[in-house]
Amino acid sequence: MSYRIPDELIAEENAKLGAAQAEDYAALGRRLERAGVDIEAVTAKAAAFAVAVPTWGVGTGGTRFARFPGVGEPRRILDKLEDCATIHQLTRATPTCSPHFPWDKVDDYRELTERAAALGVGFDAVNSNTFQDQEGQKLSYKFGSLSASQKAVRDQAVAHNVECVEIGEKLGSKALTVWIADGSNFPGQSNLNRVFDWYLESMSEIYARLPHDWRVFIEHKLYEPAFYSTVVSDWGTSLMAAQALGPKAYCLVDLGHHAPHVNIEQIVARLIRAERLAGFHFNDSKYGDDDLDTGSMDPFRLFLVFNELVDASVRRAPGFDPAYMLDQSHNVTDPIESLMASAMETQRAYAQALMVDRDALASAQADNDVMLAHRILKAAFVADVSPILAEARLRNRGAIDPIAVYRASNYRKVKAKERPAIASSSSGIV
Ligand code: LRH
Ligand code: MN
Repeated sequence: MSYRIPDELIAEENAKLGAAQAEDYAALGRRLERAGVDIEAVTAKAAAFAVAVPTWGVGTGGTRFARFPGVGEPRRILDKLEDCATIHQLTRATPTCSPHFPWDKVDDYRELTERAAALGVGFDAVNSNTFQDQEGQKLSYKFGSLSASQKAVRDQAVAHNVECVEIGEKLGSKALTVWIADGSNFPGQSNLNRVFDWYLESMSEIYARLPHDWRVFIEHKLYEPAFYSTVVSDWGTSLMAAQALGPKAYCLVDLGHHAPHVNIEQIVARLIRAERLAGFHFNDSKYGDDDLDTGSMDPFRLFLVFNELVDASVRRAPGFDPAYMLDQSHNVTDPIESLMASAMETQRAYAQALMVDRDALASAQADNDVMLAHRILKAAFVADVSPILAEARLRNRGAIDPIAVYRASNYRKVKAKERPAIASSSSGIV
């Protein structure tokens, strides 16, 4: 039986922090009451918040230059599920994980589903992969996949996506995320119109194979690995495709997939208005698609995104049902610690956005009282909601301080013994 962190250890560690937590929570409750905010209402919502963990994120990530694997690395999906379950056991904010195929392929998906259920985690959107050539693959994706000039290559890519849907059905998923690396490195290399036509043709074949209650998430990205043109490069292209395909097609926003300084919260507002917001791949970045820990570089931007999301839920925006997922690469930290911290930072931005006084904001905006409007929004961002997040975890039988409990458990050291190191790629994201 492989090691799981004993619930007794969580209780023990929580007992050490319990009195301080109760005091901080009560003090914050009094402060929020003065501002007309019911702390219990915010805590209840924070306790129901959920964000999915990427299975490809629990192993050490890398870049094209190198990958420096740590000890106790998860070898296959069963190990990854254990680590995903540990993240949820301590944070109580990550009840599902998002698998990636063929990286997570197994022979027996019933066993996988049963193991996941036993570990207390479920499956969110499945991710296809036509941005790499697999062992024994007949045709290469070097010059594209769903938008490739060769019909046989497009057919191969369509077949892979259909297979991902079939696997997802066995796992209980309800969505397929399609990100393609298709693009060009030289002007003239590809016809910018025809490649989009071929992409739409391929996506419509995948769309036709979606079960009635499924959605397909189109993930745009400005560049990389293509460095001149990318077929699905921005939200406009993604929205054009979603509207061309049909009501089950939505636009997924990966926070790292935009040009520097782009106003992502406004893109979110537009996609909500178009009733086509699929959801998110949360991460953070300073330059490009850095896939850094969510909230580690620009927590204010993350707050502004959640401000649009809470505003949409408060006004009951039609068709608003976003899926929240993390998508990060952990090159220098323990992936479990980074994913726990990121899940908590995403939950923090949500709790802060819940505290925005939206009536006061609306009237300040109506009066063009710029400074007051900005101060009202900023007041929610600077509020320290840590006691609310800790209380939500405590009430969900999680850890007041997940990283402290994780370290006290020696989980990684124990896994280093259970999981003999395997030869792995010396570079690349996984
Ligand atoms: C592309 C991306 C996509 C995943 C991959 C691992 O940059 O964000 O969502 O398939 O990372
Ligand atoms: Mn992504």
